[in-house]
Amino acid sequence: MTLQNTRAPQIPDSVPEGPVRDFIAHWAEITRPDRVVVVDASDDASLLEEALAAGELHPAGDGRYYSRSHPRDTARSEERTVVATSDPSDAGVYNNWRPAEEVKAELTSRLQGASAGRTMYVVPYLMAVPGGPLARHALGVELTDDRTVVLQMIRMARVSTRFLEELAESSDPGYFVRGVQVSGDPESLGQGTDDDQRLFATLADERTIIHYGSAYGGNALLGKIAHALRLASYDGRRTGDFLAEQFMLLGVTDTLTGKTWHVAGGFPSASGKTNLAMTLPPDALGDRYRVTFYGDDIAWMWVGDDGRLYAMNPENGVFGVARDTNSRTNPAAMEAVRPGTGTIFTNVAYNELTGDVWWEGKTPDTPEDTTGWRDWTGTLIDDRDPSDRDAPWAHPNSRFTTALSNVTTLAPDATDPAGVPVDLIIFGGRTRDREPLARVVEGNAAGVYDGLTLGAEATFAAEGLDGQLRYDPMSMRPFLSYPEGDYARHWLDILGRLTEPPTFAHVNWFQRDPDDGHYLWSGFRDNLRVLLWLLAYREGTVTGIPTPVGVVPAAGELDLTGLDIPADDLTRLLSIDPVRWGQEMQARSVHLSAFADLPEEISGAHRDTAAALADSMTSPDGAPHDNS
Ligand code: GTP
Ligand code: SPV
Ligand code: MN
Repeated sequence: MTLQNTRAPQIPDSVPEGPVRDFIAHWAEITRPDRVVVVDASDDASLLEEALAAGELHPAGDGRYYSRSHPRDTARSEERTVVATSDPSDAGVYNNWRPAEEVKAELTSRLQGASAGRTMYVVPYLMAVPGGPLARHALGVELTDDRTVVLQMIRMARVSTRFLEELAESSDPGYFVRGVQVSGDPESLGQGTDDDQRLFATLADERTIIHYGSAYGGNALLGKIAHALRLASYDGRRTGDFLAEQFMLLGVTDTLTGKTWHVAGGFPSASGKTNLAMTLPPDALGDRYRVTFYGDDIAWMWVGDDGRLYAMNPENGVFGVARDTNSRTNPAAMEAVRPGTGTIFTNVAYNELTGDVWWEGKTPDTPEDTTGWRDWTGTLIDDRDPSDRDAPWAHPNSRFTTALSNVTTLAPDATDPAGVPVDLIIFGGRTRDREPLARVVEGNAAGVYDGLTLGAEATFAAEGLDGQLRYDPMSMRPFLSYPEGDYARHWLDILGRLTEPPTFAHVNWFQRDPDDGHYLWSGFRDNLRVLLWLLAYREGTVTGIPTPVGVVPAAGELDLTGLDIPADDLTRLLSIDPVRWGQEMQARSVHLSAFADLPEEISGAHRDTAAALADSMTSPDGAPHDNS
């Protein structure tokens, strides 16, 4: 046990006098680290060396690294995450609102001396493309007492001491996000018990984030989820200027005509954003189309001078799910973690003799020679208890972290501060039935309504929720920071200022056969076929088939060149079952009724959909729609 320091440590002279220095001094006085170190991205090599020497990282071949988090610290905790402000009317259904004073007092007490024996790293960062219209909202300083968190931040955000100088010279040097992350001792945090000490708080109206008790992913990399989603969406609505959403962003280019479209998409955590954003065209369409990557998890969107919706990815790296990533499902991701990329693999299986890494789905079978292999908990495969023989080698939420510059499909204009205009917004999740492969919903209100009623199976990206069916509005449920009715209103306001709004659509790659459970759609690279149909619909070159819940593709309109899909599966993928949808509408009524101040346009869209469904049931051709 380390004795608590009697004096707070020196703050390096490189931190100018002013709000940043005051912020560091305030928290160093409370957490009492042994020393304070300011980080620049150029410190990566020396930090990696220190982390390897300390056993926090292990070599994973040619400039790649392996890390293992504590077995009770492997995913975001939604239960322990709160938004705290001084205004009780900020309480929504999903944001776990608490009074700021209470939360601050609780955290200040837990953080007393909590970094004793450790180093406090000062990480100045920007969550934006430099120079863009929203860069002002993107500056932050994360204080962390964990070296691996620093190494992850260097890959995921733009980290530079230059931002400290920029702030010192700014007319509003206090306008930066204050982030404090303390990992704590994972053995005494009581994770999951009644005495759980962890608390992950965004003090939204103070632009302060304090996270105690985790070194993993969105719990610990404060720039990513807490700043660029929770706080940014709060700021976006407070200023009226922008939307911050858990959306991927990609470009599709038709090389025949030279035209490029941009598609943004909200899918709940671990439901396919990274895979879609990195997708390569299926081989049969590869000569004609190109897909370019902008972002895989977060998009900030604003109204451009030309009346179109513009978007940019505030992140500088990819924190991607490892499971099922292989050269067939996602060749671009395999390429982005190739030797020499500085990639950090977390909680996959690791061979301590060869430095190889493996996860479920990387290859069809586990490595044949088990010598040297350890599972994600660090147990030698050969020593595992026989009862664990079938347990996965990698944690289902194991991930790779790689910088954007390693993504070979990165769009040439991905770092253009002007952003890119959005043509299409899609929502989708893991839905085993009801949701067809694709349906267009017409108009802004119907689009926002569709996003608010996104229902899907929860995944292993959050603790203890895998497989539960739940609504996940716009895929933002874990990241919402203010009430849902106001959120819908803010969306409608932004969309209402556009002269050329995007087209909205719902997609589902995860429909299953009710008998044997197989996925009806091949997914992954073939998903481009669906995007192409949606873009053709926007361009007016296909008409689709109207249904009460939107326009679905006619089977003949999808480009299925080179795809072998049973006719029955395709029929089911494109069908609407009004009875099943009728049940869904009941559930939606309950879901929406929980939201205070829901805009009338949204209630109207709900009523219109319900009426259209009722009509289709009573009309003479009211049998389930079948588009084969
Ligand atoms: P977060 O980073 O948690 O926000 O996740 P994400 O939305 O980026 O999800 P990701 O693309 O990493 O996919 C999560 C899991 O879904 C992976 O195991 C993928 O292999 C799987 N997946 C992605 N796309 C498809 C698809 O089209 N079909 C099927 N069957 N699985 C998919
Ligand atoms: C998610 O869970 O949606 C993620 C991963 O993108 S994490 O950064 O851990 O939140
Ligand atoms: Mn995510």
